[in-house]
Amino acid sequence: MRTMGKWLWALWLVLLPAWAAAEDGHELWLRYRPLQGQAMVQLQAGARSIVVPAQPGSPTLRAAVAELQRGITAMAGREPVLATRIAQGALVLATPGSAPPGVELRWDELGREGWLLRSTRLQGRPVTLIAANSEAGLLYGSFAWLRAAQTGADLSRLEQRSVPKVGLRLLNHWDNLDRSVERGYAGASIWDWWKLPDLLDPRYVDYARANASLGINGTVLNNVNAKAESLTAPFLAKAAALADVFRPYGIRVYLSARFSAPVELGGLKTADPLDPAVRAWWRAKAAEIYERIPDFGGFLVKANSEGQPGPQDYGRHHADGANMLAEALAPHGGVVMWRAFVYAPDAKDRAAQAFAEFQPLDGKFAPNVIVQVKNGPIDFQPREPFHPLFGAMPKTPLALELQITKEYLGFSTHLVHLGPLFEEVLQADTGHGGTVARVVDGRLHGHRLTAIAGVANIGTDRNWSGSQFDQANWYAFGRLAWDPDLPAAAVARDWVAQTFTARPAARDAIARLMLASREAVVDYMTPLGLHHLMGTGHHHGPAPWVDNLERADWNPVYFHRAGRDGIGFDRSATGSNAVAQYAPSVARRFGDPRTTPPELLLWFHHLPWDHAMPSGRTLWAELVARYDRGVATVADMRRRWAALEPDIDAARHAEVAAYLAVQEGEARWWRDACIAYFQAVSGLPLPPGVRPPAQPLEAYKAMRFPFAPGRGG
Ligand code: GCV
Repeated sequence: MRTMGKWLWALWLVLLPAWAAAEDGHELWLRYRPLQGQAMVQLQAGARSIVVPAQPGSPTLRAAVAELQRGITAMAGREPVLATRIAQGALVLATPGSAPPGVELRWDELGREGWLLRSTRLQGRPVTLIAANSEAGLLYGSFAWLRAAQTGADLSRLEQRSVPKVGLRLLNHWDNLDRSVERGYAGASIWDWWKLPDLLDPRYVDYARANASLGINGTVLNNVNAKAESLTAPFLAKAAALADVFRPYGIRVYLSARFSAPVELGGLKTADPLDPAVRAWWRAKAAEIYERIPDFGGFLVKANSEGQPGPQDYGRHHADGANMLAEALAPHGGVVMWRAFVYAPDAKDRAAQAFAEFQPLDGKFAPNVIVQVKNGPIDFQPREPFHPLFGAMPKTPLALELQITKEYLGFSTHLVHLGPLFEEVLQADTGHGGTVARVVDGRLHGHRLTAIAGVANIGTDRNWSGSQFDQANWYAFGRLAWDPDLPAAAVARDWVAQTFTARPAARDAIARLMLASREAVVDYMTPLGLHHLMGTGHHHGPAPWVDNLERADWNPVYFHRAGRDGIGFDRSATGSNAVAQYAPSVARRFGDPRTTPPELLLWFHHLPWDHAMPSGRTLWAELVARYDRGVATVADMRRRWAALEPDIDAARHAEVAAYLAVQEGEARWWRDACIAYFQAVSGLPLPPGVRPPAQPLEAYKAMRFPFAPGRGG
């Protein structure tokens, strides 16, 4: 018995480290695991001490130093000392006011938030300089140095400089005050409104660290389908408590504002933006907010869209509404982010609506208004062309709104990496003299107010985002918001190195899998420019047959227009002519099926089923081939993930494998249901050798999902 006890004890000691090391993704990309080999040697040599100015410094500087200490201690196995004097192997944090003698650099090139990492010699000793003009810049630089260490950079030869190209880099939470999250697939809202402001969940600090590590500098706390209550005193106290937690991390708090709040909260008879009493109400509300949150960022507004109130209710236009709020915020330095996501029930073509309403208002917005435009003209589909407003409103700052949560891309169960989607829209040539990135970063039209927003995928799930790989979409958003020209592939590799493994072969294999996943989802859901084929309400799963919703432009049949004669939405000159909203060179390219990229063909054209595709197939055969390719890519992703088992900790490997199995099944479901439906409407036989759908069309139509997640608002 005694011997057995000894054995059990020995087994426990052997297994303990493995259990202790079990990973669940909670640490995100700030895991700071011990480095190996030469990397460890370099780290230990290059991060012996952290040199900071003699004064204790602000909370932001303290956050930077704490993060460096935490990261270095975990990665190097020993804690760096805090010092005020230069010694060999020091990390020297320097601003123009605090830089030790001998630091020579072009401070003006670092801007307000940029940073420089430089391996150099100071007072004859080898050191690493982390330099910035502000303490926020030092915080970003510290995170950049930690990223360099985690991703295997040579720490003894660092020379990196980065300045954000976009001023406001924001998360938009679609979180409701009851803690449900509209289109959220990662549990409840992390804002525990009930317990705030008294109880500050430690996760708020980790949230701030994670965002600061990417350069995200603002967060809109509540859903754009807003409740007026978020502007009442009790909720402002809660928002203020969060703002206090985030401030050291350079993150400002914003709120979604309900346009009719003066009626609902103020007892006024109207919310007409030209009514003096309404204007006075908003001015007083802004003053009240700034009293509690001196660095409050401003309002995000969804108006006259999907049933939300707005200025059009009073015969006014969007600029009237936005400018009224801008007037209230201007004395305090706040901004209004006014969304362009609008579409009227009677519009001839939903894709053309936002342009029709907003473009004529160019030049009519107050200087502290930024119009926030979704990446494409419909609604975060697996693939859309870039929104035609980009480049078409030169006198108005335009923010890009991306969706990080995957409302239309398989929720958090499908592995779909969004870096390539974000990159595709940012690098799209608007035809107005620059890419979408150049419009958004303000350079094309000389705007200083610039912003990128991402609809957050964060919730109370232990892994924050609902799945391990969905964290990468948050990460990619943040990195590309800082620098819209970063290659998505490089960002994906960084994330893998920080999150799973920095060993090059495994890192690259995982990144390749991620990068292939976006085209896969396009193929198995909506190939060749198809869009909006998903199920009603929940938006999960295929339902191209739906044609009975009250508004025409909510029905999938409105978008694909498939019949005996062919398939696709004619947005060329022979159809809705929405293509004319693009700059002439782009309109010409998209206006002709011969020059439209196959990826967008059916977005712009209605074509016969026997239309000849560049591949030599008919359109029908190409459509089926793309559905098959999508399923095959997911099957391949599964195989590749299985082969990575030795490189990944068991818990996370198993979780991802389980999700990939779900994804393969659902990719087949999409493929089978869509092919069954399009075959029925076209009356065509399946191309030779193609596997028939597993079930008859009626079986797919009969499926119901009453408890699908994420529809909170
Ligand atoms: C917040 C789509 C989504 C809605 C969302 C809306 C928007 O319609 O399905 O849930 O509402 O976009 O962006 O305002």
